[in-house]
Formats: sequence, structure tokens, C-alpha cells
Amino acid sequence: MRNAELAQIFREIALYLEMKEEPFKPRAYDKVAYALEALEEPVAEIYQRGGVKALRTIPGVGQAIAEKIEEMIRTGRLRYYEELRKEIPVDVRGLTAIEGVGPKSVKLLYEKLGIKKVADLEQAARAGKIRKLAHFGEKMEQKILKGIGFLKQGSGRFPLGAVLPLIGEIEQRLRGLPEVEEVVVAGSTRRRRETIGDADVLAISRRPEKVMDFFVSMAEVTHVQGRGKTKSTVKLKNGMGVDLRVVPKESFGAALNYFTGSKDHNVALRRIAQEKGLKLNEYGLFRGSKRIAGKSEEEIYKALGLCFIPPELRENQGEIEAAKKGELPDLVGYQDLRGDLQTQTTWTDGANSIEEMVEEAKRLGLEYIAITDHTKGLAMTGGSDEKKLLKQMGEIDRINRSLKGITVLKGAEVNINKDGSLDIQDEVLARLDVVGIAVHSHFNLPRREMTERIIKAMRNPHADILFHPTGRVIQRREPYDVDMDTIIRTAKETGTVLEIDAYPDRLDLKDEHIRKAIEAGVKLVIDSDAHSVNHVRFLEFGVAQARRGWAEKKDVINTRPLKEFLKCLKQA
Ligand code: DGT
Ligand code: CA
Ligand code: CA
Ligand code: ZN
Repeated sequence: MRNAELAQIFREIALYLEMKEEPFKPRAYDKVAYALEALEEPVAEIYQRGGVKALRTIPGVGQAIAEKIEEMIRTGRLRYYEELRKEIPVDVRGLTAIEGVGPKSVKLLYEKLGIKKVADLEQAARAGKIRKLAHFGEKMEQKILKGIGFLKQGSGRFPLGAVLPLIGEIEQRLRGLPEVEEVVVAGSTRRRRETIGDADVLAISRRPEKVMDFFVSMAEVTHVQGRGKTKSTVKLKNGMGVDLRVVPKESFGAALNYFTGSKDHNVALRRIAQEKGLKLNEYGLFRGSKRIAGKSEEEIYKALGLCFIPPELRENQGEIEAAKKGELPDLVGYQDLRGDLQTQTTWTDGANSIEEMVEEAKRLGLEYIAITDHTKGLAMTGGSDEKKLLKQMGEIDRINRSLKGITVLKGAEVNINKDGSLDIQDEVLARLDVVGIAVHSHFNLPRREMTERIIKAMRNPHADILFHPTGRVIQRREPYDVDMDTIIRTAKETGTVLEIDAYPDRLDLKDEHIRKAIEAGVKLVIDSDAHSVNHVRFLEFGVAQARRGWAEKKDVINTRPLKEFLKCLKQA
């Protein structure tokens, strides 16, 4: 059983326990799910190495949960989970994926209307049955239908962060075959789009049949949709499709360029080739029947009179014109970050202690990390009030005294109240190194009210960074209705930094807003929004997003050494 599958089951258990209104336990299971999900080593290997005892070294895993993991690894099932499902036999994961539908609603909907799955709920909502239920009403019924529609739109695509580990594993396996000379994952994966439709793998090999044999018989494959001599298409257990193409060495660059896309970028490149009397396709760049380039992408771009265009920019959004003039941005690099400004710990809803988070940040080469636990307005996370924050500051002072090579900054993820005020007093905010502000409630305010609310918060002289500025959750919650042009203008005017939240299902700001912010001269940070040590490495997805938004190193202030970074914040 893969880590992600185990995590799913624990997450589902948490939902069931929430339905049953059990205190504390749901959070415990949720935290374990978080921890398992991003663990690099397969849990089964940890277990093989050291049994239940080794499992207990995973953050949040105690004896009872370790034994459950053991049962799943050994038998492939979990009785406790099966009993919960028998009691309330509903698709809790599918139903709670709909915005506005929580576990308690699921229970009510099951008890009152026998709703077991999303299709049942859609039918009931269309028939006007939901509005008649106590606590629901017509507005809720509309919201549910809207939420279902939103989910349907997104279905079939996969958040990059959720599938990249698996794609990377497949890539590694193929690379390990003696018949394979080279492997690259192309398509939207290489362009680091926030979600991907399918994965497109290219390989060089003299014995393509062997490579195909291996590929179609991988353990994750549930269905072989096509198998040819040099191309195969499979579906994996998680529903994602993977294409594998074996291509000749002499045209590898041309194939890589073609299958990296985007389609619009390809079309524009082909037009440039035509203007020069050349022909570009996945086999190469040709003058008549003579191939003049194709072994590498670099030589193709060069022959077309362009600078090399990084894959993240290949969306036909002006990159070709910029490459022609030699004016491509010098993109922020994957190794450029020195700090992380949004992390949560066991002080609120994180799975790890401050020390553990700091250790992981240091392991990843960071020089500073801000601890930004939630504040009191977010009661369900045990958010800090002023007193708790002051206590945490003392703790951070203590930790800093014994640390070398990394500095812990005192921070908070402060709630923006409905009226734009903050839920922590200014005197206390003044004592923090980094104040993040964020919307976590009243998501449905009208556009003007929402925009004014956020602007007011940004005008607070202590508010350094606006966290996850649009509040979207990919495939789950649409951004709140807010005028981003006004937010960007206010950021410039007030010196408030905008965050690129790297958490894979947030990626908030998105690329087009990043680009606008940069054009307006707004400063950016890239944060992991880590809720466990395993999330700190999500920073990579934030860098990818920044690159897609044409960000240079100078635009991202946490590429700077600590002192310089702090100078970029408000000096109140
Ligand atoms: P996805 O899978 O929806 O996330 O997006 P992509 O970009 O990976 O698209 P996919 O898998 O359909 O095709 C991979 C690449 O192959 C695509 O980025 C560009 C190239 N390609 C596919 N179909 C066409 C086409 O009809 N014309 C051109 N010029 N290129 C194509
Ligand atoms: Ca694709
Ligand atoms: Ca494809
Ligand atoms: Zn937040």
C-alpha cells in the first residue's frame, strides 16, 4: 500500500469521526494523514525495517495508529475503518469535497434523505429537497449545486504536487532499465502547470519493445489503452493517464520540444519556422528534406533565432517575442530561496513542533523560517490569542539561543475579521518579526466589501504579508470574489508583500496575478504553508508557480539574506 493510499484512509476515518462528533480524535487522524502523505520513504519500508516501533517515529503516530498501519500493511485492510463504513455507508470523501458540505451535513443528509453519494445529492438538490431540511435552506441548495458543478469541471485533472512524486518514481524506474539511455517527462508536467491532464514521458532506447513491456506491466497500471512499438498509453490506479514514447536520439530535442508544448507555443514556433522557409515537427527542424536541428532543444531555438525558453514560460503569453529580442526574464531558480515565511506547528493545527520544523528547514538549506501559527479567530485550530503568542515568542527566543545556521522568526497568520480589522492587538503585532494576514472566514462577501475588507487589513502598519491572497483551493474552492488589480495597487502603495503560497492545492497567487504584481513593482514571497515537516519541500512548487509568473530572483524577497529580507518588510 502506498503512503498516499494509507493517508486517504486515515483522512476518511477523520471524517467519519467528525460525523460522529468525537472530540480530538479527528484532528489526530488528520495530522497522521498529513504526515504520511508527504513522507519520502514508503511506510511499508519503514515497517519492514523496524516494525511498529519504527512506525511510531512518524510524527503524530502513537501506538494505536501504528498498529492500524501495521494491519493495513500486513492484510491490506483495516477492520476499524470497515466498521465505520458499515455504520454510515456513504462516500464521505466525495461528498465533503463539495464546498460547504462538511461531515455533519453528510450525516444529516444520509439520515434524512438517504443520500450516499454525490449523484444522490445532486438529484435531491435539483428536486428542491435540500431547501426543506432544517439548517439548509434554498441558498445552501444553490451553493451545493454550484459546488458540484465546480468539481465536475476540475475532474480528470490532477494537482501537480499530488502526482509528481509518482511520476518521478516512474521516471526513475525507466531510467534504471539497461535498455534506456535517457528519460524526460514532458507535457504540462515539465511546464509545471498547477494541474495536469496526463503525464507525457519520452525515452531514448534502441530496444523500445523491452521498454514498453516494462511500462505496461508496472504495478500501478490498471488498464492498457494502447500499446505500440514506440508508443503506449496506460491508466494508473489513481485514474491518471501516462503516455510513453520512445524516440530516436537524433531527434530527441525536437520530440521534447513538441511534447512539452504547450500546443499554442508549438503553433507559434512552427509559424516562425515557416517564415524562415523551414519546417518544424517532432522529428526536427528541416530545410527541405535536410534536418538542420533536432538533437537538443537549444539548437532548435537557436536555429529559429530565439533564446532558449524555459518550459514554465511556454504558454504563448509573450515569451516568443521576448526570446526574439533577448528580453526573457532571468527566472528565480529552484535553489534560490533562503527562508520560509509561513509554517504552522503543534501550537495550532500543525503536526510538528517548532524544533522539528526548524530542523527540516535547515536540512533543506534554509537560513530562516517564520513560525506563523493561526490566531484566535480560527478557533477550530486552537488559534493563539495575545497571551499565547507572547508565550510562543519566549519559546522562540529560547530555541534561537541554541541554534546555529538558521534563525527562527516570530510570526503569526493573523485573521482578517469581517470588517477588515485584525484579531490580534497592534501592541502584540508590533513585537512580531513577520505578520502574515489572511482571510479564513466570510468567504462569500460581495466583491466590493471583500476588496475593502482586505485593503483595510493591508493598511495596518504591522501587516507585512498578505497570505494566500485569493483563498482558492484547487478543485475545491473558488477564489473569493476580490478585485486583484486593487489589491495589487494597494500592495504597492502600502508596501505589503504578496505571498505565493506553495501548498500544492493552493498555489495562490496564480501565475497571471504574479505577473501583474511584478509589473506593478510589488514584492513577493514564496512560502510552503507547511503543516508538517513533510510540507516544507513544497516550496519547489511555489518556485515553479513564480517562474510561470515570470518572476525574477529580485522580485522574491525571501531569496535575500535575513537582514535584507527584514528590511523589505514594513518598518513599524
Ligand atoms: P495536459 O495533459 O492537459 O495537462 O496538457 P499537455 O500540455 O501535457 O497536453 P497533452 O498531453 O495533450 O499533449 C502533450 C503535448 O503534445 C502538448 O503540450 C503539445 C503537444 N501536442 C499535443 N497535441 C498537439 C497538437 O494537436 N498540435 C500541436 N502543435 N501540439 C500538440
Ligand atoms: Ca499531458
Ligand atoms: Ca498526453
Ligand atoms: Zn491560512
